[in-house]
Amino acid sequence: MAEHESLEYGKADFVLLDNVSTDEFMANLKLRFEKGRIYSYIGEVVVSVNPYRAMNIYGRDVVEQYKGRELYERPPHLFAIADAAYKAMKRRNKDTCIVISGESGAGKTEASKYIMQYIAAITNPNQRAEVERVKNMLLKSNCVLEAFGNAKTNRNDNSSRFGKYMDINFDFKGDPIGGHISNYLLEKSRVIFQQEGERSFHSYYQLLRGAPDSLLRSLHIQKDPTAYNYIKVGGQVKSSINDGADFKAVADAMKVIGFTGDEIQTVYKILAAILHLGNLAFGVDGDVTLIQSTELVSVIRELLSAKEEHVEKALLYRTVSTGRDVIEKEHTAQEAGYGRDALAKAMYERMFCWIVGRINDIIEVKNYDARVHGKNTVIGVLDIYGFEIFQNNSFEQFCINYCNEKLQQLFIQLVLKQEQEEYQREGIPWKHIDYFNNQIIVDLVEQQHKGIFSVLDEACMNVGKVTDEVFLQGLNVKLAKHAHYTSRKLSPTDKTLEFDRDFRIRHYAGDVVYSVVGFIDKNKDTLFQDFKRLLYNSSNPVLKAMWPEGKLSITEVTKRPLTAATLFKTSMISLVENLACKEPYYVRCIKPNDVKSPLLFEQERCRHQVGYLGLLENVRVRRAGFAYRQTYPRFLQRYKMISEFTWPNHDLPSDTEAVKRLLQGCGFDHDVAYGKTKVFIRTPRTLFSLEEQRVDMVQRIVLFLQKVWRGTI
Ligand code: AOV
Ligand code: MG
Repeated sequence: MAEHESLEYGKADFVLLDNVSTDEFMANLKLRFEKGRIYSYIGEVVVSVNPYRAMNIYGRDVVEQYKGRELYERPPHLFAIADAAYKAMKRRNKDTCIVISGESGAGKTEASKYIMQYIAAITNPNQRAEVERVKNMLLKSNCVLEAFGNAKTNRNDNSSRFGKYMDINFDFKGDPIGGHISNYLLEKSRVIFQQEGERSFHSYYQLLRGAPDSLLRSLHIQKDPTAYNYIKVGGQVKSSINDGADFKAVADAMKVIGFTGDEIQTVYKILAAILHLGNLAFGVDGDVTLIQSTELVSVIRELLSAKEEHVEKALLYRTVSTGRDVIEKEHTAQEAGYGRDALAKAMYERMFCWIVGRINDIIEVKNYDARVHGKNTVIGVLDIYGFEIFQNNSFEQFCINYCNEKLQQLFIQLVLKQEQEEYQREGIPWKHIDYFNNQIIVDLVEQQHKGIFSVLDEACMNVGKVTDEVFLQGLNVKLAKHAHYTSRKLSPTDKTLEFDRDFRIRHYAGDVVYSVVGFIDKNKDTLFQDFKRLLYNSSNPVLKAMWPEGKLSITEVTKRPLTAATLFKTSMISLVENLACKEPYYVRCIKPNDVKSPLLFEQERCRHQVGYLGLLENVRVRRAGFAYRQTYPRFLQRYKMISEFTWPNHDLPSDTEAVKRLLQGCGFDHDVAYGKTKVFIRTPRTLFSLEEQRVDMVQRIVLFLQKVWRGTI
């Protein structure tokens, strides 16, 4: 139980509720939110409610209060969970991870930043310069990645449009020595199109509003975002974001991280080239496709350091290999427009991945010899795009929501399922606690042959007509009877399915209607080889380096590239495997309302989230369960010195008996259960007390041995 908090703020740990019911849970959550207590616990899980206002709870003084303390010694806080993950890593030499989940706008990204700040603040007490450098890089990388990977959506003004998992590596002293960022599927369709009320990535508005005039002139860019087709919608959106100031902050951060002047300039040139590309129109003259705004081609050529005729050719023709011959096929105006948009999206995405790669080059662990210094350990922090439902949901929302299903499944596996299975295996009396297992939805998406991704890949490989409708037909055939899938064809009277192209998934977090329009294109993610060659042949070495595959001529490109769905699915499966082999800590974020108000706790909205996050089930398992468990021999090895029955060796028939005797002797028998192979301790306080006694005893033994050694005994 978290101490030092008066009950007027409600129960700090939901495990302490008098009755575990949704009503009591909600009443406690609401009371705490209204009293400004945005964090609570369910055992070691942090429940966080977005306060939508600046809170004075992240300063140095607060850091000091949490540093090195046990979880239940202080009021609930992100810092406590960060400290717990850090301590576990340091004490037990274990890799840990902090998984932050919750829907879009619930506060995941903010939480991940506070966690990183905390870790930075408590490490490196000796102020080693190299460690300071690494810490600074890790913190600065956030601002750069947010500029290029976040955007204003209708749910969140600073919405993560990519998934981010950051490993922080620590040396044997527990100081950060490097890190690695993995990024997942950037929502690149945003480069060319935004829904009403939304913006493109922050980077564009920062450039337009913050860059000095001379820079804008050299990029042939004007300040008004509405002058550019690709960001026009977002250019009209009012937002609280200070793009001008952010431009400078990002440029400074890039410099500090170690991006060269040429690299930063290239990034600006790519942004500008994309904006110009968006204004490029195609027309027809007889059978011939023409570029209508030829002056823009010169500008794009200049920005990409390419040859003018190469730019024009790549936009109007594609090279095709017929097996024996290589021919140049002219685009129709529509194909040319498609190619232009694909180029814009690909350039942005490639630049983003390149930025992540450059940051990784700089922060990766260097000069660390595990044979000399011992194993380096890791804390991973996962901040991914949250579950989202928009007016119009497409392939990107589908991937994002699938990703959230995967994380929910991991939570179920680790917190609800394995836990209960272990009690049963160990023969501990246990009444099963029911929960909704979303594995059925994960399978619906990712299962071989029958899953939605497989049906999509199959549709993309069709010879002959490859259309979104063919894909939808495939879904309707394969999933006609699935409880979590339906479509307009299968449920013609259902009013939420407005159009023939709609299908609906019953996700763990709610129903989402997706439109199939664009699924095939986005999944195939075709970029003509001519564009890759164009960029590879740029005389700008930074740009060239982003496009190594442009080296191949058309006859050398034989392999069909993996589809976006396959790549995403593979990356999600490996992400989950990576998290599952670490000791997990959870932050479950809740969004209190849809209007970003610090005052409003929308009861139904919150109740829904508490429901799908499985928080009540979490409380039930936790309440009936045990905070700590260990096999008998290992438990004995650690604590045998605190009991006369077990120190230095016991003469009892088994380790199990010895552990029983030890715990009875300490008066903790009421708080433990004895399984077949493990002892289970219910409350952390008991464990804490055992630890204290152990430390005390070890000190006494050391003193005793010193005296023996000196001959004073
Ligand atoms: P998200 O990461 O969960 O959404 P954010 O972390 O970006 O959500 O939070 C959204 C907004 O809520 C922030 O920009 C802040 O204005 C506010 N906010 C969140 N947490 C806090 C806090 N602890 N203190 C003060 N304000 C906060 V998404 O990335 O869209 O899934 O994809
Ligand atoms: Mg976010």
